[in-house]
This record gives sequence, structure tokens and C-alpha cells, in this order.
Amino acid sequence: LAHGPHLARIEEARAAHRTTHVNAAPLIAGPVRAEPGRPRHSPSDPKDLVGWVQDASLRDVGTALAHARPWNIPETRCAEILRQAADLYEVHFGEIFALLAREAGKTLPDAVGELREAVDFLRYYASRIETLDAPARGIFVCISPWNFPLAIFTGQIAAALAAGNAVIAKPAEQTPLIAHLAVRLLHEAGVPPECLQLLPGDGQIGARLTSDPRVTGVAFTGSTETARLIQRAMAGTMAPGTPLIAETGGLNAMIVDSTALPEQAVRDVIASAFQSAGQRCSALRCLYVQEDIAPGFLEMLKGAMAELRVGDPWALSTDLGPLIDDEAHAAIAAYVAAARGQGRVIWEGAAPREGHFQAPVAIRVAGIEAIEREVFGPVLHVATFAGADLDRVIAAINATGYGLTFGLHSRIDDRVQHLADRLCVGNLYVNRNQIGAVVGSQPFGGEGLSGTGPKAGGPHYLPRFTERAAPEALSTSEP
Ligand code: TXE
Repeated sequence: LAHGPHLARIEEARAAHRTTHVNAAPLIAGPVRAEPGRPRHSPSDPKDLVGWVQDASLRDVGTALAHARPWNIPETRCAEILRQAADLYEVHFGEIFALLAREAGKTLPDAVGELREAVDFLRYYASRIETLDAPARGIFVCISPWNFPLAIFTGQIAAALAAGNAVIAKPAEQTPLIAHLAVRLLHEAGVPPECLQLLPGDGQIGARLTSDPRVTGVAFTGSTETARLIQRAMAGTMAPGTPLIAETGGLNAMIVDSTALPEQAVRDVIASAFQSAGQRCSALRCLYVQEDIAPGFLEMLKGAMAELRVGDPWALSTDLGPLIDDEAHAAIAAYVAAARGQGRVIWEGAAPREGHFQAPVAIRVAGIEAIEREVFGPVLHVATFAGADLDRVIAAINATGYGLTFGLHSRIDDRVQHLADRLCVGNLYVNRNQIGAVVGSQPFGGEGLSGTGPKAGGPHYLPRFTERAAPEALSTSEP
């Protein structure tokens, strides 16, 4: 984070939007009938009414599809407009940081990272337009999740627009206000309203969009289950070969062996498991510690977990903000309570009672195979392994079927290579935390149940938005 006068400027800009009401309605090129909205409260403070949302109706979906027009402008002009949008995002940083805190519960460091990524996506895809053989000129539906409501939302849209498509964006029902601001800025930069339309709403709106034969491609990020539903809906109604670009969940592991530097490894475990309160698909879920260092290592880990502060995302000292909503909070709390009942909790921190806060927790497991599903919160599973069992651990990680991120802390070069050769994962992190990717140089994406590839922010992503060829199967193995 910046400090001194610069931080003061960020804080002032963010604070200026702390109590502003932000309303959102469908942004479509045809008529929208005004309907009463639903209130959107902050996940960290139920008393903070962020704004009102008018969700799209099924009639609005039809209107948007009827008015959608592919973006037919010269490449250089398209790139200019996307770069202009990136500049506008930067100009509006205070409003964006405030909305990320209020609507999505993001701490300031998380919000800074998210704005950076969104801006990078806009500039990167603008810079790649000239590499495309031919523009697509179709209608792309972009369906995004709440955990990166600006970066993922913008990345999908920027790629689809850069490839010459009309875009109809369906943001997550939890974060329509940030999406609305982003689309307004893209329109202000010069994207015509018929080329970029916004339909706030729930999965029903997404289901309607992904089963319309006029749609020529779908970009989706969210759960593996929803990706499967979309795949089936598309297969039933759309032309064979309509591309589906899906990024889904993960069940990510890290191995810390006895040659690791413990202080560094503990710091990286903490960041990997608890940043964004664990609500990232890349987050560390299952830590394997070599048994001969485990007792000392776990003591250090508990000490570091005890330092984590959970609470108000506006406070600069906060490490973990809230979970996104009541439902997510209740599910994680029930999961932790069950583990507590079985005596498997190694360490549990403290969290405020008001708002959807969850304390960071470490839970003992025999191995990754004991984790039945992606637990999308600040829950770290911990297992130990004997040096001779490394290949068994690799096999167990591969057997989950997911393949998103993997972390390794080891000072043995041969071991690093051994694991790199055998693990089926999209992003491998060695002796560092396993979060983040760098648009343009370290693209991000998974394999198997974690997505269709190619990696976002990489050279192979944009060409898929021009395709009409057969989509790769979501998973080559039976899900
Ligand atoms: O995801 P959904 P949810 C995982 C994570 C989380 C779980 C559920 O484990 O706990 O998914 O989260 C839209 N047709 N991830 O419920 O339902 C929906 O409206 C078309 C991992 O938020 O997949 C939203 O816009 N669209 C993940 C988007 O799909 C449909 C991030 C994602 O919602 C639809 C989020 C349908 N039938 C959750 N049903 C990651 N990879 O980071 C829903 N949607």
C-alpha cells in the first residue's frame, strides 16, 4: 500500500463515497420498464444500505438480445476506447474502492489489487487486438462471480469486446452495483450501448441467456456445478461448436517440506489461505507439512494466525473482511462447527458477531481426499506426510480432479522438478504464496474441473472469443 500523502489522498477519495446511495437497473439499448428494486446491504454492516437494484426481467433479456449489435469499428479505435476505459477506472478509484468495500466487503489492499487487475486486463486485451486474424462479430454472454466483481467482470468483457463482439453481461446477484459502475465507465469511454448491455439478476437470467440460439459464445466464471448446467443448456440450444470459456473452482494444495524456510513458508501459507477471507478460487485449502518439522511449524502457524484481524474492511489494520452473504457465512460456520465437534480444529481465531464475519480456522485432515468440496472461506485444512510418501500425496492431489493452483516450499531442485512434472495444475508457485497472477506475463487458469482453459491474461485467451469451432470439453474425465 502507498503511504504518507498518497495514502491520505486514497482515504479521502474512498471516504467521500462511504454513504452515497448507488442504484442500478438493467443497462440495455431498448426500453426498460421501471420496477421496484431490491435493497443491497453491505456484508460487513447490515445497517449500511449501499443502494437499490432493479434486476432484469426475462422480457429485458429478450430486448437486450434483440438490440445487441457486434462492435464493428477499426482495431485501432477499439484499442483506444478500451485504454480510455482503463484511464477512467483509474480516475474513479475512490468510488471504486468504496463500492468494493461496501458491496463486496473488500479490504483496501484487496481493492487496490482488484482495480490494478481490471485496468491491466483492459490495456492488455487492447494491446492484443492486432494479433487476431479476424474479428468475431457475434453476441457474447459474460457471466461473472461476486468474488472479483470488478476484475473478472472487466476481464471477460474487455476480451469479448476486443474480439469485435456485442457483449451482454450478467454480473453476480451479490455485486450488481460495481458492475453497473464499470459498464457506465465503459460507455463513457466510447463503447456503444448496443455493444455492451448489462442485465443484473440471478441464475435464471444467466440460464435464459445461455440457452438462446442467437448467442455465439459464453464466458463464465463461478462454480463447477453452474458451468456444467451452462454446458448442457448450450448443447441443447446453440449451434454445435459455440465456445464456452469457463473458469471454475479449485481444491488447491501446498507442500512444505523439511528444507523449507519456515518463516517464509508460514507467511506464504497465511497469505494463500486467508487473503480475501479465503474467497478466491486460487486460495490454499490443504496444506501438507513434512512430519519431522510439523510440530514446530504448526506452532509458528498458530502464532501467525493469532495475529490476523477480522473485521471492518474500512480499517487499514484489517486482514480479513466479511464473507459475501448470510448463506455463505452459515455454510462455513456449519462446516467449522462439525469439525469442532469431531475435535479436529487446530486453531481458531476470533471475529466480530455483527456482519458476516468468519474467524480464520485450521482443521486437521488425513489428506486432501478427506475434503469433499471447495470450502469457500478462511478455512485451512492441514495434513502431514512422510518424505517417502511424496508420490502418494501427488496422486491424491491429482485425484481430486481439480487443477488450479499448487504451492511448494522446498529447497531441493530435483523435488521441485519432480512435482512440476507430475502435478496437473494450471498455476504452480514455488517458494512464494500461491495467490495472484500477472496479466500479460503470468496468465491464470486451471485444468480438469477447474476450467476449460486457456488462461486469462495470456496470449491464447483472446482468440477464443473469435471462435465458432468446437469448444474443448469442460473436463476430459467424467465429472
Ligand atoms: O456460484 P455460481 P455462487 C464457487 C465457490 C462458491 C460456490 C457457489 O465454491 O461457494 O461456487 O457460489 C450465475 N445459468 N465459486 O453461488 O452459482 C450466477 O448468477 C447461468 C468459485 O456464487 O456458480 C453468477 O453470476 N448462470 C468461483 C455466476 O453464475 C448462472 C467464484 C456464478 O454463480 C446459473 C464464485 C445458471 N443456471 C463461486 N446459475 C471462482 N472460480 O472464483 C447461477 N448463475
